[in-house]
Amino acid sequence: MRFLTKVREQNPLIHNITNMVVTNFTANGLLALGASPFMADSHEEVADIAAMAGAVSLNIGTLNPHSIKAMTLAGQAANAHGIPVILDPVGAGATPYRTATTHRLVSDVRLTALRGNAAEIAHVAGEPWAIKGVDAGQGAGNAIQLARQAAHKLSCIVIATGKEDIVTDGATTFLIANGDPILTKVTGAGCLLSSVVAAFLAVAGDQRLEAAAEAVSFYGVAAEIAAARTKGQGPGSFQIELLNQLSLAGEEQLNRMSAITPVPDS
Ligand code: ATP
Ligand code: TZP
Ligand code: MG
Ligand code: MG
Repeated sequence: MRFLTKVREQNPLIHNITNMVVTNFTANGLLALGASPFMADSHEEVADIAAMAGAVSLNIGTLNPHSIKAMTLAGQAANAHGIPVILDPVGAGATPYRTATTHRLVSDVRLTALRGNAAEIAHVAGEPWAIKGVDAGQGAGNAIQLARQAAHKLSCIVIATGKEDIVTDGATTFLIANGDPILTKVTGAGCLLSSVVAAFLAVAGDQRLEAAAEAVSFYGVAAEIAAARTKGQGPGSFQIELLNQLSLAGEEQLNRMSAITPVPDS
C-alpha cells in the first residue's frame, strides 16, 4: 500500500506553525489530501498540540519573535515524543534575521526533514548561494551535492525543490521530475508541499525517506493533472484545481505518472 493511501486511511493530525500568507491554503490543501490540519501558535498550547500530532510543520515565512518561540516549543515537544518535524526555511539567506533564525532552530530542534529551494537549503547549511526575496536565485553549485552535504551536516532528510526536486538523507538520493512551472505562480505552493510532506512523514513508520519522496512526487503529479485540466486559464483556476487533485488523484495516477529516479553515489 502507498503512503498516500495510509494518509487517507489514518487522517493524521498535522500541527502547522506557518506564515500569514499561506495559512488558509495550507489547511485546505491538507484537508483535500486527507490529513487533518491544526494551525496554532500560542505559546500556552503549542507543546500540547505538537505532542498529540502525527507530524509538525514549521515555516518561517512571516517570522517574528513570538512565532520563533512557538516553533521552538512545538519542535522540542515533538522531539520529546518521537514525532516528525519538518522545517520550511522561507527566505533563508534573504536577511541576516532569517538566516540566523534557521541556524537557531536547527540547533534547538532535531529536524526530520528540511524543505526549501536550493538557495534556502544552502543558507541553512551555511553554504553561499544567490537569493532574491523568497524566490531562489541562480546558483552555480551542484544542487544534488549541496542537498547531500546539507543532509549530512544537519542529520536530516533534505528536500531541495525547483524544476526537479531532490530528496536525500545524504546516503540515498532521489531525483523527482514531477510538477509544472505554473506552481511558481501560486504563492504558498512550496509551503503547502512542506506540510504535505509532513502528512506523509506522519504515516511513514521507519520509511521516512521513501515517504518524503512519494509525497513530493504525488504533489507534482497532482499539479501536472491540475495544469492540464486548467490549461490556458491562469494560476487562479490552477490553484483551485490543485486542491481538487490533491483530493481526487490516487494510487492509479501516482503509479502511472510518478517520475522518481534514484541517483547513484557520486
Ligand atoms: P521558490 O520560492 O523558489 O519558488 P518554493 O518554496 O515556492 O520556492 P518551489 O521550489 O517552487 O518551492 O517548489 C514548490 C513546488 O513547485 C514543487 O513541487 C516543485 O517541484 C514545483 N516546481 C517549482 N518550479 C518548477 C518548475 N520550473 N517546473 C516544474 N515544477 C516546479
Ligand atoms: N512572503 C512571505 S512568506 C510568503 C511570501 C510571499 C509565502 C512564500 O510561499 P512559497 O511556498 O515559498 O511560495
Ligand atoms: Mg515556488
Ligand atoms: Mg518557499
